[in-house]
Amino acid sequence: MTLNEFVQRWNGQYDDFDNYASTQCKDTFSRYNRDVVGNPNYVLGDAWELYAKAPDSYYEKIRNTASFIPRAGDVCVWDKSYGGYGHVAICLDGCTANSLRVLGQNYPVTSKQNADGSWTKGSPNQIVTMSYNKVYGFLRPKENMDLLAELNNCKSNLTLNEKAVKELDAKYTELSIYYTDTRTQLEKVNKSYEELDTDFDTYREDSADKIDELGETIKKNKEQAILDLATKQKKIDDLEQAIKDKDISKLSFWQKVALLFT
Ligand SMILES: [Ca+2]
Repeated sequence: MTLNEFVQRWNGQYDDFDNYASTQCKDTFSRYNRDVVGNPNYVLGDAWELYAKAPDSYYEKIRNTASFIPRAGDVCVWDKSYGGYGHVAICLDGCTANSLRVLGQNYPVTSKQNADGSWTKGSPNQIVTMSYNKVYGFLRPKENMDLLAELNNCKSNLTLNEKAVKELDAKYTELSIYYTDTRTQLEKVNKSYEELDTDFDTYREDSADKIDELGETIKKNKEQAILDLATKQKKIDDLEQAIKDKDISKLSFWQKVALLFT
């Protein structure tokens, strides 16, 4: 998480990072220490002790001087004399030689523990202007912040990739179901086709038989017709012969007609 993301996330919000003694200024540091600076280890101690106890592997330590102006991301640590516990806040852009602009919790209103042990909260995390009064020094996060930002970037890319894989998985499942359905339908169609093919074969065989029968009938009819024709031709021939044999010129009309039907 970058400093800006941290400010966006926590400005105006209460945070009891360590689940101890309600929402203190140190909760802001503890979360910043882990999420922005990238130190996985919780730093023990009251706010004023952080200057000494913050690990050198993560922080460069700079004592406060009259001329020093912190930069955004530096952690400002107040001395023990500041309320007995000190104070801690995260510097933002806008610090000058005379005033600090910080994101911090429990300032200006301080939390209080009630008689029954419960807590009345002070101010939430908020951007405030404070003076250098009783400021002991500053913790400047070392350059692993860039690496941490890169790591966070990789993590979010990984999340995006995981999301894409899940989406692809879902799509694959959907397509698998579609494939199975389609295949079932295709099998049904194939089965219907096979049945039709069988029906068609049967029909074709039946038709072939019928065509054969028809051909046979036609052949017989044709032969019969030829026979009939021959019979008729013979009658005509006979008639012509009979006409030749008789002197037809001497026959009366009705005799000629009668001759035709002999
Ligand atoms: Ca706390």
